[in-house]
Amino acid sequence: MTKMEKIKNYINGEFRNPISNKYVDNYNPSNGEIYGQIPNSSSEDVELAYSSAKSAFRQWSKTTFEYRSRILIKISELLEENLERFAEAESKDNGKPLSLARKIDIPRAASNFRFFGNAITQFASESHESVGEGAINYTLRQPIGVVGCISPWNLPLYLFTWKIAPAIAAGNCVIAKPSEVTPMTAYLLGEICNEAGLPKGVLNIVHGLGTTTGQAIVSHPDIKAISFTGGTATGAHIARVAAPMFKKLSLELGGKNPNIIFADCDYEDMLETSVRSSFTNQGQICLCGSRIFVEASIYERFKKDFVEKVKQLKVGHPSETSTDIGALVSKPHLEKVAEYIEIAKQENGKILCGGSDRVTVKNFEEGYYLAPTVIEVPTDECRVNQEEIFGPVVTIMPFNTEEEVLEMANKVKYGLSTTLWTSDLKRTMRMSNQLQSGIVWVNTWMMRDLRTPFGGVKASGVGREGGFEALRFFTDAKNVCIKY
Ligand code: TXE
Repeated sequence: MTKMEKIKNYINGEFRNPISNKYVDNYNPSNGEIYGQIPNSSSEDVELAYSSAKSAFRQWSKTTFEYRSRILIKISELLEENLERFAEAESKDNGKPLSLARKIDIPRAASNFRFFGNAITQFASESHESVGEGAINYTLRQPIGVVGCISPWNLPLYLFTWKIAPAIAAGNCVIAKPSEVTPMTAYLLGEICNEAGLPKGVLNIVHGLGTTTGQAIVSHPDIKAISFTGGTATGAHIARVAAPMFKKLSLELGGKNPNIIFADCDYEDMLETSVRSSFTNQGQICLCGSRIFVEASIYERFKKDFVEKVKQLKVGHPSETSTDIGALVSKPHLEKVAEYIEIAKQENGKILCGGSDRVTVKNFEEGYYLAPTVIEVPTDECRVNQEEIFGPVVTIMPFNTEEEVLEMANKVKYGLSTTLWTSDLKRTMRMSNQLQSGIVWVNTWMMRDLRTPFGGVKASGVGREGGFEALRFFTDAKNVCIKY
């Protein structure tokens, strides 16, 4: 057994045990072993974090943008200097390939701090001259106060910092809760923030279950805004709790994203990217293109080539450089994904590769491994095409016309992202205008410019993150009108 890592909350710049002294186990998905414990913090811990954040806010909200910028950029530099340590912690906690954590998760967490460290120095507001009425209006964008940031287990530090960075850049103080399934890199972030000179109480990290710790944050009467990323059902619950308290809400929820492939696409580029957009991070990215629609004239060719490539993906221990598909994040999640593969069979889906049997990785037999699975479905009206699976599972089916595929693409309760493969410019404009999603990638996937608005429509969420959208979410606009 490895040394048990018992982590602590990070409150007022110090590491503290939960007041109730309650903990939950933390599993290593690659071998199914308990490797640590995390606090299951209570409302008392959240109250302690709140009072730290509140007293820090008086100073922090009055610091210059330059001062905040330097600290955020220092945090990004320290994350880069500690990349290997963070990547190993992320991979061990989540089950994702170490190579992916090194390449995507940790660098993006550093970018999040650097981006908002720069953006805040460019953030401005407007004035409006009431011509002929002898009045001038100017808009103040003031920090909200103490805000809550709650994040999921799939891209732990990437999404945790995507919220924290703009919140503190805008002058707020934060109570942040990572997923109880992947707490480790959030825990490690505390030391980095101290080293970077972030004043005590500006960021407080409180660990625990969603139903206890998360609930305590969302229902706290003086935490004025909640930025949440996670499942649609949880988002709906949080909205029910927060709405009567008139809190600002940013909800980044689930997805069931179409990957629409026309015959006039750049075939090789589409094929290679579609393997990535299907199975990166074991398919545990809400932006994955899990419903693949292929123009009939190339459907059989695509089916053969795609399945051939997917079969070459290596399922293995996350630490192996040869691993493409690591472990799923937890046993319950593996069982949920496997159940959906069985449901697909009952709905006359054809398993073209993979399947619901757990994959045995030598020496790690208790790890949570599944093979990347491609299912040919007879219709889009099936559960595996309508419900979010959030695992290494995609469906494929042909389509004949633009109208037909547009209707199928939009006919789900979600609306997060779409990937569209075509070289026809007019078709691109036509379809992008009509697709019900917050993001449309054309001839690419997961290309991210952090200035752009990020988020979904329908059951994929409310609000936008990214760029000045995030800074506007984390500030309140006040119009001052002066008659002279
Ligand atoms: O979500 P959960 P998970 C979605 C993805 C998938 C899910 C996976 O589609 O459905 O997130 O993440 C806390 N009050 N996205 O399973 O269970 C919980 O402790 C307050 C979409 O972790 O919703 C965790 O910290 N908090 C996204 C967080 O909420 C509560 C990208 C998420 O948990 C709570 C990534 C409660 N009652 C994943 N219950 C996107 N759109 O970008 C749970 N939590």
